[in-house]
Amino acid sequence: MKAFSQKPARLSLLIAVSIGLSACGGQKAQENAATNTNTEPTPAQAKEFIHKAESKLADMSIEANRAEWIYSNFITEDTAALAAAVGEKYTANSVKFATEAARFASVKLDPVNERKLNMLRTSLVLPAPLDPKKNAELANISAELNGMYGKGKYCFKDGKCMTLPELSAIMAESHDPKLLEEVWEGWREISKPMRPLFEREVQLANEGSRDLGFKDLSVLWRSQYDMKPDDFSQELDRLWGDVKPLYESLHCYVRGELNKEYGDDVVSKSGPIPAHLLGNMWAQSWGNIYDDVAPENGDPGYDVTKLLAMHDYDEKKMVKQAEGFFTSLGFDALPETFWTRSLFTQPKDRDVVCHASAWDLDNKDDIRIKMCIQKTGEEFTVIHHELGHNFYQRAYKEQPFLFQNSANDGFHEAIGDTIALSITPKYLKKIGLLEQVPDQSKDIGLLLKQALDKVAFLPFGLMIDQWRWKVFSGQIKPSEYNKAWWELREKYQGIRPPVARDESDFDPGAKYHVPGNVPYTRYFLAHILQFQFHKALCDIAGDKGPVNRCSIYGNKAAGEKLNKMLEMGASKPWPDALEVVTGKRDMDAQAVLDYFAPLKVWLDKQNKMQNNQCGW
Ligand code: X8Z
Ligand code: ZN
Repeated sequence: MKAFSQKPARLSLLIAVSIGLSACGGQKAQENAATNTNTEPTPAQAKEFIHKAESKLADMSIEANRAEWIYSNFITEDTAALAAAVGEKYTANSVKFATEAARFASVKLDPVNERKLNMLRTSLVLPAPLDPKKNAELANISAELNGMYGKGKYCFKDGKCMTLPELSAIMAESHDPKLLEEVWEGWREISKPMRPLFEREVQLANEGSRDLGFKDLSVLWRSQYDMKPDDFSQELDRLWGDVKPLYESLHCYVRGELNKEYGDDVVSKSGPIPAHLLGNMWAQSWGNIYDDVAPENGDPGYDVTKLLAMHDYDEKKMVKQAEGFFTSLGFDALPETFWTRSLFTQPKDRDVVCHASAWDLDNKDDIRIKMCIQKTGEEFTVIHHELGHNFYQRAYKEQPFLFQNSANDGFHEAIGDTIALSITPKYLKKIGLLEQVPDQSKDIGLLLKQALDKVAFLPFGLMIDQWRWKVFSGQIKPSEYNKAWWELREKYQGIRPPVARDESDFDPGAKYHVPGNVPYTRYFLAHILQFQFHKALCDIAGDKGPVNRCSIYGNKAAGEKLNKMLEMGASKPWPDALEVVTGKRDMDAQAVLDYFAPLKVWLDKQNKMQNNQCGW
């Protein structure tokens, strides 16, 4: 990771706290410009400022990354204090740089420097106010929120306490609505005490945003997409509008099947689905309930979790296999240090942030993942997701520091997922996990499984920041945080809480990215982009379709094209990067619709045959 900007890599405290602009080194440039308030700054002065800021940032980011890595791997009061201290220093300087960058806004520069200057100004994720006391307060709050999430546990009545990976396993496997309800509610105990901290965090970061000339933090967050913030919001509405009918068909079918399984008392035939029955702590992806909703004749008859167990895959072997996909495309193998420095399994003797992440400690080769891997098909996909970050990071390492990032944050989140779309039966057979590729009559089952993960995710990926942006802009007041959260959950996802909620709860805080201050719209974008990338790479690989059966495994031409885009980093506006792989300059949901087209027909037929009443 890099503490700078919205890097996907770890996003915890430092990224959150700051934008990671550098410390002291930029000072000279700042003094120059600051003492020069009466005359227009010159292009030469602007370039000098950018150059110094960039090299200081690069230096400082390494210390910041290390402090952050240690904190996330050993959560204690001491590591929190050290990480907060580094974050505080970093933020103070970041904010100074961002302020300074704004002073050069009217200087005519070449496109490269203009882009860098804009990044210096807009890439903060949690800008602190200029007041050092408030900066320190924000750094401490951010560290504390992260730690609260990482240390979160729920203790059952018999005294047994469980961490999130264990609780998630129950959510994935149990069919006992009472147990599911207890676990669902239990996990949400951890976030109640976050509420006042979050509220203060928002206040401070809004003040920091205003100091930098942005109306509020929502505007700042939406300023990072090479277009006007409000145009970006409209883009999201457009994309969501395109996929919504597909989501509604899926929702309708799933609700019907759950109604059959649990009965009217638990799941009504109309109205929102209770959130504890969808196989996931946040009801964000539903692949774990595949068996409950699988088609009678279209089931492919295999399950990756079982295949991994049958073939004795341990955590490291799962990572090795994922690496093998990338090397088959022509990417170099991961460095030795990746294997010695990464965290693959949950330590028994200490608190760590288990939420999966990919890191780039030295902005060169010291790439790592940190993940409490569970030996499941779901986690096998997450490993590909994380390695996508690492391979991206390594591909752009020759870019200047400020461009060592993805084209937009959705790209970073989409790369590993794109590769994982190629984990088809054909691929599983190739690597010896599956004996026989099911015939095409089983595609509906495969598509349904994929839709439960990918299509179900879309409204969730969108709603988190719809909530946060309104919180940042003041449209949602602290006194209605939870109410507004559930209104949006219902509006977008058509789900409801299984038990009554009120403002003593703070359910948003039970999702990592809220206490972690990680923007979430990136995942919505990624769930559109990955289908565009997959289709384009399959075309390059000469696959004749259908696209859900395509695997680009071993295809060097596809790998080369992908690498071309990754190498660009953030050096160009994202449409340029998109064009390299897809030939198109727009994010476009058509690839999602095409991928799932046969399933959509099937879902609509099922819904009609079963007289399912759709909508909520
Ligand atoms: O947070 C992640 C990754 C790390 S960037 C594991 N994801 C989102 C989530 O878990 O909520 C991947 C998909 C959505
Ligand atoms: Zn990610």
